[in-house]
Amino acid sequence: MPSAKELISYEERWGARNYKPLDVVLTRGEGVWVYDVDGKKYLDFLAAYSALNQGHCHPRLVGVMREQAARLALTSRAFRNDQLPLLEKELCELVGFEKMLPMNSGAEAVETAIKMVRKWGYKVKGVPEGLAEIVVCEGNFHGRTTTIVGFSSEYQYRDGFGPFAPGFKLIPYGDAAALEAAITPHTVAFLVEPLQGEGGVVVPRRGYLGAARDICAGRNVLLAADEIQSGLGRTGKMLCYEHEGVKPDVLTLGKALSGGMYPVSAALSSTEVMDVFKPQDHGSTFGGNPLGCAVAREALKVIVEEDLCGRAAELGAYLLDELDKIKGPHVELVRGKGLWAGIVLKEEAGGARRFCEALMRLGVLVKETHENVIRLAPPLVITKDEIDWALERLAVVLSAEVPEKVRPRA
Ligand code: IF1
Repeated sequence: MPSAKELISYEERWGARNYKPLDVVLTRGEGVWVYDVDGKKYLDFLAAYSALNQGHCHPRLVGVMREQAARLALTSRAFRNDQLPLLEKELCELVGFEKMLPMNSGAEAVETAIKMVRKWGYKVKGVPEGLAEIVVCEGNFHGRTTTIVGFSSEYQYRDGFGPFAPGFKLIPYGDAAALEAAITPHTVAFLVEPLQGEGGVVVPRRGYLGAARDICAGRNVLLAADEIQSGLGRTGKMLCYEHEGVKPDVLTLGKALSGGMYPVSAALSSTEVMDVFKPQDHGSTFGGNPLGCAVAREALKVIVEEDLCGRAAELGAYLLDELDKIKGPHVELVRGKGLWAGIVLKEEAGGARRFCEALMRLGVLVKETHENVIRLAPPLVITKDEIDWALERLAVVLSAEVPEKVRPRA
């Protein structure tokens, strides 16, 4: 077996350079714990950006994966399979939507939502052909396709990838008045993350989503919530928008929909909106495959039966409280909801990366977002003791004058 060093050099030599991962080479995971190729153990406090809400290699998901993989993995949508109908029914009933359309990656679910709201705009609302507008927010993250990065406000996500699709209008996040002002007779939807993850775990002001809901309803505009990262328990509710007591017209899910076992995503809506899709309008070779559907069905049952929403609410409140107590010389502020926190560092802290690297040496895996935010999002199956284990190490690193000097005790 090649060493960690050799594996990293292969990646440098043969792999595209579109990431700058921490230099930890993982080979095994179980629950909240992962192990590198040298057998060192780490607490995963990122959970694959919330795809691993159910933890690594959940035994129920491994079981279903094995069983379904040996039985039937793929049919394409040319034929029916016996898992997709059950996922459609179970997911729609769980989150209270009439219809769902299965895809694989989150970006594909968002693309599906974009096609859906545009077609609704033309066929139902009566927007003149080619003029549909979608309002989106500054600091958004909805995926990496050319259409989606075309409306990113992050220069790097767009740089070199144009020309881009027209029809998107950027407004400040958390500003309901800006939404009201941006809507025209051609506006078909407002696409928004109820909590911005990539934006730096940005929690909008209370009442923002409710105001957006009312504005959209009043102007015949669809409210589309991207809960690919915020959904399925992360914030302490099944869907983050439940905190605000609103329901969107369109919902996108991904990541934890399969517990990180297999790429499964979905776009959901009312029958009226979903019915704009006719046969051959849209699809995917792998979307709705029986393997993914079987895993997703089980992943949803795990969220419900292990009360991952309740755990996230309770343990998340504890985590945020304790983080506030640590603070230390480098921390500007801590924000978040449920088991999802952003530790915003001061300008002079020298960037979040050095703190993430120090935490890695102590056995806690986290990742920076933007320059100065440490993002925490452990699997929701984490225990209070495991959170305390991480907090001890966070306290050491955040109190250190120079994080580079932090070394594990022998
Ligand atoms: C990467 C970020 C997080 C998402 C929302 C759609 C997607 C995502 C709200 C697309 C994906 C991922 C992508 C992943 C890292 C991660 C991320 F830093 F890039 F922005 F979590 F914050 N909507 N987010 O958060 O889903 O197509 O990737 O399945 O490395 O790009 P996808």
